[in-house]
Amino acid sequence: MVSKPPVDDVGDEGLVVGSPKEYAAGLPAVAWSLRHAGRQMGVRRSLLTLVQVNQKKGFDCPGCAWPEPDHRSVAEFCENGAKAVAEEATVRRVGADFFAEHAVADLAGRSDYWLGQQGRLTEPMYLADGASHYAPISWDDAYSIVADELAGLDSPDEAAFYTSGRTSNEAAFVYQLFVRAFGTNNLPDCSNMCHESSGSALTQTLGVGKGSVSLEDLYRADLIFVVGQNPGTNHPRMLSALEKAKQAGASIVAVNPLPEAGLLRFKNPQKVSGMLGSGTQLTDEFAQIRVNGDLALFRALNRLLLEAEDAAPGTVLDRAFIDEHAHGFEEFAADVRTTPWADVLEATGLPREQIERIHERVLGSKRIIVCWAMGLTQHKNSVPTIREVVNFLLLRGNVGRPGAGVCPVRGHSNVQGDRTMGIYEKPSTEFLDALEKEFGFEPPRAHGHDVVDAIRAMRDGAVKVFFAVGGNFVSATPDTAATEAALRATRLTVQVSTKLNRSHAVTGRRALILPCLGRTEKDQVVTVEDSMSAVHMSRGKLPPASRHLRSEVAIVSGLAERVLGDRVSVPWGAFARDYDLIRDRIERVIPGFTDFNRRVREPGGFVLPHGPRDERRFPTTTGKANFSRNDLDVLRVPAGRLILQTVRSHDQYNTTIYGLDDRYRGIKQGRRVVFVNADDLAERSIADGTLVDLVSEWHDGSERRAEAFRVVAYDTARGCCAAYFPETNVLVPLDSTADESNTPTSKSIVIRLEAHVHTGG
Ligand SMILES: Nc1nc2c(c(=O)[nH]1)N[C@H]1C(S)=C(S)[C@@H](COP(=O)(O)OP(=O)(O)OC[C@H]3O[C@@H](n4cnc5c(=O)[nH]c(N)nc54)[C@H](O)[C@@H]3O)O[C@H]1N2
Ligand SMILES: Nc1nc2c(c(=O)[nH]1)N[C@H]1C(S)=C(S)[C@@H](COP(=O)(O)OP(=O)(O)OC[C@H]3O[C@@H](n4cnc5c(=O)[nH]c(N)nc54)[C@H](O)[C@@H]3O)O[C@H]1N2
Ligand SMILES: [Mo]
Repeated sequence: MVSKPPVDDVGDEGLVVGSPKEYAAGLPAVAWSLRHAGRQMGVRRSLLTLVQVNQKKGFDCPGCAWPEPDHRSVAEFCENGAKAVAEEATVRRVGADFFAEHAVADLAGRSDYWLGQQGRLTEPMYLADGASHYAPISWDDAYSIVADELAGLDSPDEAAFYTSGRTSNEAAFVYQLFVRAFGTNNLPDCSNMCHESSGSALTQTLGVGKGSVSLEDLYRADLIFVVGQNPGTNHPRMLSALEKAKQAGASIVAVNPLPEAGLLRFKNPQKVSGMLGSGTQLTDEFAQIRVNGDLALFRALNRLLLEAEDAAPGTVLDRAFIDEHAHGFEEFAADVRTTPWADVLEATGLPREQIERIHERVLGSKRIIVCWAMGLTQHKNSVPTIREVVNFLLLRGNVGRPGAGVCPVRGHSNVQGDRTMGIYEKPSTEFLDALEKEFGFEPPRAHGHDVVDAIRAMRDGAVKVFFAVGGNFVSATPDTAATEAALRATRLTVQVSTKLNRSHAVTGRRALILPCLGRTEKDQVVTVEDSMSAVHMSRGKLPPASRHLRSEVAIVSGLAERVLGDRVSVPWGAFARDYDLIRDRIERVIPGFTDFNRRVREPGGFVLPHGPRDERRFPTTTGKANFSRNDLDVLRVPAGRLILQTVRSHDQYNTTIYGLDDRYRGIKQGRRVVFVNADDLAERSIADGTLVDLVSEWHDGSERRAEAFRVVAYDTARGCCAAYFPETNVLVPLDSTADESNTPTSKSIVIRLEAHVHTGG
């Protein structure tokens, strides 16, 4: 399988490699976002729109799931939030004339950047069997096509229903209700590729698959770990929180193969000092870990804690917490004591003195929080790694008290809420029982397909209809060639979307595009849940991009009515007319939503209950917080190979590419770059600037190749390299997934570099 640069790629001639930045945000961030917003929306619309982001009466920023502080600045200003808004509120349009001009085959050859830049979708479009172009279709006819295909299936399990994490709580609840009333739990979602490993590990150990801290906790912490996360780009507002924590006395340990700008120093664009001054030094200790070394690091810290307790009994561990609230301590401790230092040093690539220094900081800190994101979740051993992080926190009772806890930082702005609403292929019995009781139909009990299984099922002909509310399945998923073939093997693909993307160009035998309203546009009030379990309202104000658009709730309800007829007694039409009625049902089905309609209208909304956080109640199988034993397998690669991690540039939102620069890493006007340690390059006699192919190698002997990447000598851990996704998704084998969570291993792909041979054409 080979992937070549797309036809519109400017090639490496335009690419400029400068030096990486040492700080994030500041004046350039403001300037960049205004420039970007101006290009998409014009000046007036930009200003009118940007002042509403994350305001109590405005809309929830579609950028990320980081929570809003109680005392918001006039604009909780964030460059990448502004870009996310501009991308949706753009005045560019993709109408019927555009589709008449561009054949689907033409679109399939374009980059995600080019596709996204064309603008907002404006009317339902249909690709007939054998047709070369999409043509306009009425909403009614579109619903009929979906209904007919679904009715023609031998079993409801022959359809799969994907969700991306921007979908509101109301749309997500109605969607899963429709899918389960139709008869399947095939509800793969972006979370399967994202924080699924966190959910698995936290559910096993603490009983709740969500973070246990609030912003106030961060401000009260003594020590904050930021592991496998690049907040300067992906959660810029987190930097303000870290700055505040720092000013209140916290120290910060950053664990990352890359010295990301935002982790080092931050210039707060909210303050004059941050605009002009040298900013705040955020990180006290930067551990430049090898990719996948985190389990070893936390095992080593845990071993050191046990040894410190041996040396001074009663002073290091929180015995009272362990005795009263935890389970499995002795087995865990016996195992972790045997952790070989040689393995730790090999896996982490860190000097032992540095690990001991971090240990000293831990000993000096009463309240500790560990934050993490994709650098921890997308490896084969991600679930054990995160369990080991939990062990680390449990040892000193750092869960369920102020200033301490677990903080998996979510990605999509409502990905956590979608899960709460039941977008999950493995729903709990309690949830299904509640649904059955409320709506009077028997929901399917068998677990459904997650993302990777859905791809396999399409490939094997077991899933014939693919339906997506949001997202860009083709580009976001692993093993691009395999996924494309899988989708092309289906009878019908349906995309409910705001913007054009590759998933509209790689289709089943027939395809539909159903254009919907975005967050920024006028609709009824919807709600979302952030990364810290706070539920609040979002209210769009802009006039819709086109008069043909419908809300996600309206689309799903309309379709449900058509597909299900009177098979179930759900008032779909009333739901679409009044979202309060949906919230009333959510309240009756999902714990924690008591008095939902009233409470969500209070300023700032409300916070969902969380047993471990609120009362040290751990709803696990043992009823306690579970220590666990996690094997330390050092990720060793054959001689000459590197471990590739795939990351986001500063100018992208997942598969939406805002621009071709990655300012903080010094890259301009190009994305086909691979960042490699200079010593690794020297060892291979490859010069900076060389054009190479990235070739991934998999156990079964298969190879996957992404062509024509410019080598950039970069400060990353030895033996590791980094490149951007989605261009590199072709390299991730479909079967390379995390144990237990089945998340694609997008952060540990074994590759070799080969000189690129120009094949012409
Ligand atoms: N502007 C913007 N904001 C976004 C997104 C976006 O694309 N653009 N995406 C959203 C989504 S869906 C998500 S999930 C989040 C993602 O937020 P992040 O997780 O910050 O995103 P990545 O770019 O994948 O960065 C992963 C980080 O982990 C590091 N890393 C890689 N492997 C390892 C490892 O083995 N160990 C350690 N310790 N570190 C490692 C990388 O160097 C990098 O700094 O951001 C959300 N917010
Ligand atoms: N190699 C590699 N692959 C990865 C990752 C990685 O780190 N490395 N990260 C993974 C992660 S963390 C995630 S979350 C996934 C993301 O996977 P997805 O969520 O599937 O991808 P996005 O790029 O966020 O989806 C963008 C599309 O969503 C649509 N959209 C935007 N807003 C709305 C809306 O309000 N409503 C509707 N209906 N549609 C909307 C637009 O059409 C846009 O083109 O990718 C994963 N893939
Ligand atoms: Mo994500």
